[in-house]
Amino acid sequence: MRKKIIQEILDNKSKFISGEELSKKLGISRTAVWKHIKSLREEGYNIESVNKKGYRLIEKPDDLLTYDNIYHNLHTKILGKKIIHFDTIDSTNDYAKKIGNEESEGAVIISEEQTKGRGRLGRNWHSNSYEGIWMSIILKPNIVPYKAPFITLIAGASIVEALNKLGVNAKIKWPNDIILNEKKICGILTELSAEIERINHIVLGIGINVKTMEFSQEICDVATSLYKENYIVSRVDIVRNILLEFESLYLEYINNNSKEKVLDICRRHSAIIGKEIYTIRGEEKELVRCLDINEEGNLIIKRNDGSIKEIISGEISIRGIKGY
Ligand code: BTX
Repeated sequence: MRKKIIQEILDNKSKFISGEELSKKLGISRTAVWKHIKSLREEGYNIESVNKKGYRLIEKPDDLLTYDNIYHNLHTKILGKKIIHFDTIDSTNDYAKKIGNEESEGAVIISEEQTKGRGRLGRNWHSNSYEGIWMSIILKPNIVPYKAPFITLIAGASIVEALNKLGVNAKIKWPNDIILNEKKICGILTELSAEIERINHIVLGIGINVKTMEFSQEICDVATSLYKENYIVSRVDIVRNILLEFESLYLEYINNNSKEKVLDICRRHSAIIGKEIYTIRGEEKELVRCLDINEEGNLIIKRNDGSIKEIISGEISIRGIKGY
């Protein structure tokens, strides 16, 4: 309903539209119109109201994650040509999975809030209203399914690259977390729908904490946000930069099987290479040294007995000694 009201007000350009006209057009009471206007103002829409004239829009908030805000002057070939924007949804990944087969590649599902945001292995992802970027990208790469996990690394590389270009010194905790000042600001959840030799679609879910100042007790020791770390960056700029960076790295991988740039970014901005980390498998926890990421995108570690081991993403959990 709020979208319809915005549309009516936008259609009216700089002219006033009365509460009565809005209530007739939209089939709701004048009190309901007033309540919607009130919450639109809370979202940042500057709506003027004048007695006996009605309402008119003075200024749109430019930080809402809508198609209009994001796509304007975005020079991508496939990503973000379609952006489906919600005020609230259970999970953008769940929605993307439902429509994944019908939608074309590059469609982006984005919501201002998630009520059932998901992390990996059934974990929760806190996704407060207007405080972050909760989005999923539908991909349909013509590659064999075993090559899909590398797409998580492409996403990580494009997120740190985008953030660093915006002045944020973010780092990658291989394979799917982005870290800022030793706490987590972003998680990536890649989900695959495939047959043995063919990918139907991939849903790439990205959650970034932007404006959150208070985290629940459960995660306050491990989570942070850009605002909390004093980086005041527009959500729209972050999304646009990620789509741009991701598309170029993704197309190089899909079309030319080229991984160099991604690996270079993952190494340069790694939060763990050269450091001690814990590897965790069930109850087993082992302190190892993280040496490198190899050409396949797998992690190379050195154990206490001096032996060198390669870890494939998803095979084992890793944790930095500082807790993230
Ligand atoms: P993960 O399993 O690596 O991380 C989940 C863990 O991170 C949780 O168990 C909790 O400890 C911690 N956590 C939960 N919420 C937050 C938060 N907001 N900030 C920092 N730490 C947190 C990471 O999974 C993958 C997350 C993907 C989220 C996106 S949002 C858009 C899309 N839709 C959806 O449902 N999920 C993805």
